[in-house]
Amino acid sequence: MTPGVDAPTWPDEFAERYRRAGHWRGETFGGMLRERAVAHPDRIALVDPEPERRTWTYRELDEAAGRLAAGFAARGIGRGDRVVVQLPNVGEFAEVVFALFRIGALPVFALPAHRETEITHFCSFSEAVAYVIPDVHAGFDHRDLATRVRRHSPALREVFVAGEPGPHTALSEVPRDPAGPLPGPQPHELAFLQLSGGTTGVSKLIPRTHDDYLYSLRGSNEICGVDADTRFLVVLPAAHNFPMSSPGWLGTLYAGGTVVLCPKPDPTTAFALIERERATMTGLVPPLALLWTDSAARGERDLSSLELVLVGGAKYSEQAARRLEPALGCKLMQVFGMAEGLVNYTRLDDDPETVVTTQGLPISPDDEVRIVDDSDRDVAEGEFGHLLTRGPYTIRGYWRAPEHNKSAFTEDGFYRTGDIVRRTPSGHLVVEGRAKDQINRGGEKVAPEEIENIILAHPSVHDVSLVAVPDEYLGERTLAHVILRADAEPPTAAQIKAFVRERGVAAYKIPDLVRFVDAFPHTGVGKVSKKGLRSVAAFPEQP
Ligand code: J2J
Repeated sequence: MTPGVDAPTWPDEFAERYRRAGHWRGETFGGMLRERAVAHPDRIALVDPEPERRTWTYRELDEAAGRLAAGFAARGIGRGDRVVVQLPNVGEFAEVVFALFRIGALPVFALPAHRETEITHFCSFSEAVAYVIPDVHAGFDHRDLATRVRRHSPALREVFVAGEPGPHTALSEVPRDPAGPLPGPQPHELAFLQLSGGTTGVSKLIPRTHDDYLYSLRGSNEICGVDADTRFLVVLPAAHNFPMSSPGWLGTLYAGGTVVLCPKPDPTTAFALIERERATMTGLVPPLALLWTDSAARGERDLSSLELVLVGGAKYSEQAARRLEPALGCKLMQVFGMAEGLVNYTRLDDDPETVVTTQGLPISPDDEVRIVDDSDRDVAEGEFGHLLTRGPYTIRGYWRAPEHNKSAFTEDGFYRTGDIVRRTPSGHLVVEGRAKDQINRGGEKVAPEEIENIILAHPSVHDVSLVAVPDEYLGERTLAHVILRADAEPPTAAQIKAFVRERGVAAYKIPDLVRFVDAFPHTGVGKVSKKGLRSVAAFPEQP
């Protein structure tokens, strides 16, 4: 454990190897933006189209981040401090994140959908000193949420609001006069904490360094052909690892291109923006890719600027993948990645069959991939097994989670992804399934344990198990099997869902279906059999 990092990092011999190979180049995010601003100050870095179109040149973004960094520093935010950032796809997101990068404070990337339970956990677990929010987003008042979160988060000193501040501090009020150059972080230090999809009761925090993340951006840019002419449309929430780095908005800024923020992912909003802003590239989860494919057939908008659409985050069916290129008139690339590190892409010069039937190859020649059986022995080539990986941008441990790290990583530092894959003769990976206890709801990850713990607190519930059931559009939906207490007033399915909602969790985690059962199917060893529950899942929901 390196002091100040609070997580296991790469052993020296690996770090040296990655430096020698030129993967880690000693850059930082703050330095990168400054260099771009010097090299091409007047090029447009960022477009926030709504409610009225705002743009930032590279010089303007660099200056805004620098001034805000000085303002944050004047309010006591320092190197290594954690700051929970929960902003939708708005220009302030980039200003805030680069300001924190410049100080060496660590953004903790919450999603706009997160609510009281998740945010309170992020703030208290990370001992965040500040929390950055919009005022109202998608009809939800984040200022009230922040007031509630503050009560449970003693370390939280500041809430900054992009917009009308209410009882908190407006971002625009943070003093902007530079207080002299800031010391800034070192390239091997942490840049931010990303969230894990999670398999346990609470999300783990993923410590990413400047060196490792910038390498994943550079590698992604090369594979996807991102350059100064790229106009990347950020459709998914900007805080998620996929639209951030694969190649995403950070990759686009690294290459000197233009980032266009899309406020909503629906085809009506997004297609109008593609037409108006001449977007060339974007990244989508499979359900959105389906929706876009169907809507494009109507031909109402000019999508001819689009060159490449990346699809990933969950399994993209071959049938759906075949329809994308003809419908959108651009190239498809599949991406299989994870916030912990490893990202695989199909390649621009792969044959069309490979693009629709595989999830691609790792970014780096130094990504080590093992496919193993339940006893960690390599399976025969072409067989499927558990994917283990280590490499120049894959973490060696979660942040402040020594116990969990013992099972999530092998002794020699491979991350246990929990994914079941096989490798084709060309080396491409195909995702066959999942061994981890996680539900992938169209790319949004749900940890059953987290939701089970909430439902267990219901006074009428004796026991509960949350499983995935197939869904045509999302790939998977959630189904809660509930055993009621014999003596209790039986609730309805709707009441169980309302109970979860009232506890304050992201809406995508509320069970889609609730079924009341007398007992769970058990495996031979007496554990609840999730497979057994799935196989009985075809029965209709009870009222
Ligand atoms: C099947 N499962 C997939 C795919 C991810 C790029 C793209 C996605 C993510 C992401 C990301 C999949 N087919 N194409 O961070 O940079 C499932 C796997 C994986 C988990 C990681 C990126 N692409 N998955 O989805 O951290 O189970 O990252 O382990 O949210 O999503 O989830 P997450």
